[in-house]
Amino acid sequence: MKDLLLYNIPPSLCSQKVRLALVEKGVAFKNRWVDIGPTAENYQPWYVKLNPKCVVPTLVDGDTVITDSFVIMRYVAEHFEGPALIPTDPAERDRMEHWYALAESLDFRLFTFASVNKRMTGFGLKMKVKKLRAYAKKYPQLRTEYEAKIQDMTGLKAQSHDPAVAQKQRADLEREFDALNELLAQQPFIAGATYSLADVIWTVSLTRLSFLKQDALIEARPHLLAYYQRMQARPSYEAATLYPRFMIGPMLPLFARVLGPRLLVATGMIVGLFYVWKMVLS
Ligand SMILES: N[C@@H](CCC(=O)N[C@@H](CS)C(=O)NCC(=O)O)C(=O)O
Repeated sequence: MKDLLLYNIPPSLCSQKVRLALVEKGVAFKNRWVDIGPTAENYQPWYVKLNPKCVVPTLVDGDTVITDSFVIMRYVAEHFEGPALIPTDPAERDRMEHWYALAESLDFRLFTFASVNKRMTGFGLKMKVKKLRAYAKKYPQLRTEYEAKIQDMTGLKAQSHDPAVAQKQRADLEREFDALNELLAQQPFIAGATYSLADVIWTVSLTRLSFLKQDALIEARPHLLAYYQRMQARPSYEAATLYPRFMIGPMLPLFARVLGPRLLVATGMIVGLFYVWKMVLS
């Protein structure tokens, strides 16, 4: 059987969830890093044909292409041999589904954007919309996809700059964390006695809070904190390259591929200009 191919990028929240699910399931896969930053590979036509929403992650299993992290995690749990990430005990399964759906309803993108510099995110989103408009013109066969993405980005920009939205996000999260803290006082995992997809999602969500320097939200809840520490101690945490802080190492191959050629041209131009300048002066 051919290895699965996961189009993703190291720090992305949704990518981390899928990587962790694959590692916990014990399924071999290859990463294909996709730049969602300066070169926006996720907007290039080849990628939009794979993932019409223009986002990472995308999982390719032979001829099957699966998009959306929540769908992919379920696919991983249901299609491969390995530990059952969906509990068989009905009560545990219900609990897993409850916390799975809750994570799906919390828009962590907004939480992320609300926690970082507004000017920077505003500029980044503006550049993305500009690029999408140019692509929509250049590739009319994908105009519907690009226009939907422009709408998504424009909505995100408006919402991420709205203090009322940020306040509600935080209040929702605090409420869920209180409930999780109570639950984890009684059992080792979110579903109960066994590790499940709910633990995959919430481990990554807690990791994102560390990344955003919001650990206080976790530290204020002792059972949640102890749970987070247990999840971090699992071998899968490192194997899936989770991102509690920015790490340059995993990004280097991507930087080298997408920025390397540009750096080479820029260096060539600087050296060339230096010699022209020297000739003019001599
Ligand atoms: N619902 C999707 C959301 C995916 C998503 O928003 N991915 C982000 C990274 S976590 C992305 O690709 N952002 C780039 C962009 O929107 O331009 C999923 O769960 O897979």
